[in-house]
Amino acid sequence: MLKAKDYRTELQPVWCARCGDFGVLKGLTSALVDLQVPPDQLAVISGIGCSSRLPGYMNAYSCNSIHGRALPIATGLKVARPELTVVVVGGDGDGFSIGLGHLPHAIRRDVNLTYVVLDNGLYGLTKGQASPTTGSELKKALGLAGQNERPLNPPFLVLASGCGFVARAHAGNLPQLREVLKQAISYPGFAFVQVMAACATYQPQSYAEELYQRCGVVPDTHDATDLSQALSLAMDTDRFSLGILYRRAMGEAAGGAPFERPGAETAAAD
Ligand SMILES: Cc1ncc(C[n+]2csc(CCOP(=O)(O)OP(=O)(O)O)c2C)c(N)n1
Repeated sequence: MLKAKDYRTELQPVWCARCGDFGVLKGLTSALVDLQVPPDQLAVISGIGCSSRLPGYMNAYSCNSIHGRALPIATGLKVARPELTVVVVGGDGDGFSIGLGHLPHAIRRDVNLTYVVLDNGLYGLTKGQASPTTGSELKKALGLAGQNERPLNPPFLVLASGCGFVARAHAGNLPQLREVLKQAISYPGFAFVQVMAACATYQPQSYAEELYQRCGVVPDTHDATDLSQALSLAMDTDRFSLGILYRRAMGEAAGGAPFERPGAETAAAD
């Protein structure tokens, strides 16, 4: 019986006190305990950032790779070693700035990866610059660049790109994070999980509290197999719904529409 400590190296995290990355590390090891994935069948791949340090703390095939390139590296690994459980982790800067171009392609290829983005709404490692998910109010309050730019909406973006599993969690809500990660890792295709958290160093404590207040679990009435309901939840940027927003039924094509390969009829006739 594998325990949480079996998924950890002896390295002690160098994250700041109260950083949400601790929650993701705990949530991930707890989910792996639930699934009993053997460490020698597990790979954890990241880019660069505070959150991208996470693979170093995991007893797995770990790679703290290149800024923004975790997805292509993980894709190559999964294609070469399909028997491995491959988890990709990183920050919003890593995944939604320099690395964003890889995301829709990983989704349309539907590689069986779990992509966990620790979204603290800024670049932590390089000392607090705005990221694509930094809200306008915070940019104004902190005097950050790009104050007239609207923030990106990650769940909406991935749903619109045809992602088959889309979920959101908060780093401070361990039971919910654990369950979401368990479901995401079990999903047999590309799974996207946005983990909300504040940066303990470069955002005020009031922001962390406000963020927590804006998060709430998805309503009981939510049907996660209904793409239009998932899109409605994702479009609500006042309140962040936590839980599984969307899980495509197996065998259904992206967006619910049947996928017909061009030229398939000609090929069949040949
Ligand atoms: C090619 C390249 N460009 C820029 C950087 C500098 N850099 C390192 S981490 C980072 C952003 C980190 O922010 P995020 O991905 O949100 O992670 P966090 O530190 O907040 O967890 C940047 C711009 C780099 N290391 N490599």
